[in-house]
Amino acid sequence: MAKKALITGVTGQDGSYLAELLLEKGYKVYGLRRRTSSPIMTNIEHIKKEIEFIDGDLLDVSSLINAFRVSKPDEVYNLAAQSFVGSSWSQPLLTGQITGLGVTNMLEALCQTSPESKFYQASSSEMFGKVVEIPQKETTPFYPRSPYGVAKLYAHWTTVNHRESYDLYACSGILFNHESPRRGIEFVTRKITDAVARIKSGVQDELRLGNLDAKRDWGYAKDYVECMWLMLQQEKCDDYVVATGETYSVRDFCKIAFEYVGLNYEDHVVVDPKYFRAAEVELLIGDPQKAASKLGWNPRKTSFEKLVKIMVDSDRARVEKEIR
Ligand code: NDP
Ligand code: GDR
Repeated sequence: MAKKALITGVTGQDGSYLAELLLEKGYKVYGLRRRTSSPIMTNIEHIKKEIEFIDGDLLDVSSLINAFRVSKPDEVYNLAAQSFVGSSWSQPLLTGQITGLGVTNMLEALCQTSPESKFYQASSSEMFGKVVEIPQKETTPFYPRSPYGVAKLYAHWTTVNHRESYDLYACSGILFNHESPRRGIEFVTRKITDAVARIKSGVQDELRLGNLDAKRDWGYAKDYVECMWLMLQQEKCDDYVVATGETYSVRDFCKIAFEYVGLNYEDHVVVDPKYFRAAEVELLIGDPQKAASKLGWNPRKTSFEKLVKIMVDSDRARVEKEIR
């Protein structure tokens, strides 16, 4: 019989790649979807007929109980969140409710309806925040620097606590930044590749950014969802750092993306303090050794340069179509 998976956040970047992966593997995929006045399903348009959608919201525990009852999942991937760090200062309570307490809602609903389901929580390198140790690994102490990071840390410990209290198969993937052509436009990588495409096509001239010196360990989302799946295929559940082990600055990203289309980023990028954060995470670099050795996951499948090019190519094709 086909395995059944319930994905929250199925319309997002990771949810869409994970749904594709699980469908390829023959899973029956259920997607939790919240009601919106104008439904946008860009990321899953091509597979939406293969997904069974269930209406629900992480803020509404009764809808989650219903989702578990309807789907009876073997595996649950909790990817839903208010995921934009920048907005977590302007909407700190909502971020805490969805990204933090929403995970308690998920775990309580799971305990009541299907405690034998395997549960994956989308934890984040933002929990490391301020540099305490380089590279950051599973044992590195946490020091979040945003309301988002604080909410993710609560969610992370809630997952650990439910595992230890109720003997659940509940684990966290501590994922470092991962990007793709499906990344939301407000995140810096997509903002850059979209601008590169527009500037190259002559419909935009400048790109306004914040801190160009922030460093991130950037991987490819398509590779990272494979690791999420691997984490739920183990005999014993555990938490893993998922990263490439390399770090680059926002400036490096700009340089490669502009150079790829024959432009110089210095002619177009303007630093605008409007995009500075109240508290910044200056440097993230993860140690993927545990995921590589225990799960057999390849952290270097897609190089940084290749990732930048995939994103620029995709935005150029889209922008060309839009302006034609
Ligand atoms: P996205 O922002 O692309 O997707 C977030 C998803 O959550 C969307 O489907 C959104 O639905 C859904 N959602 C938001 N609020 C609710 C709610 N109240 N109830 C139900 N669904 C909701 O994020 P990513 O795909 O990039 O990330 C997936 C997860 O991994 C997130 O939890 C994120 O915080 C975490 N993460 C991401 C990393 C990254 O680099 N991408 C790194 C580490 C962790 P809608 O379409 O309706 O808005
Ligand atoms: P991040 O991603 O906060 O790391 O969270 P984001 O792309 O928003 O920022 C990365 C770095 O770039 C700097 N920056 C800018 N950022 C944005 N968005 N816009 C700008 O104009 C800009 N200029 C400079 C930021 O200051 C920051 O240092 C992502 C999300 O996916 C989280 O959900 C996830 O948990 C973490 O990655 C790991």
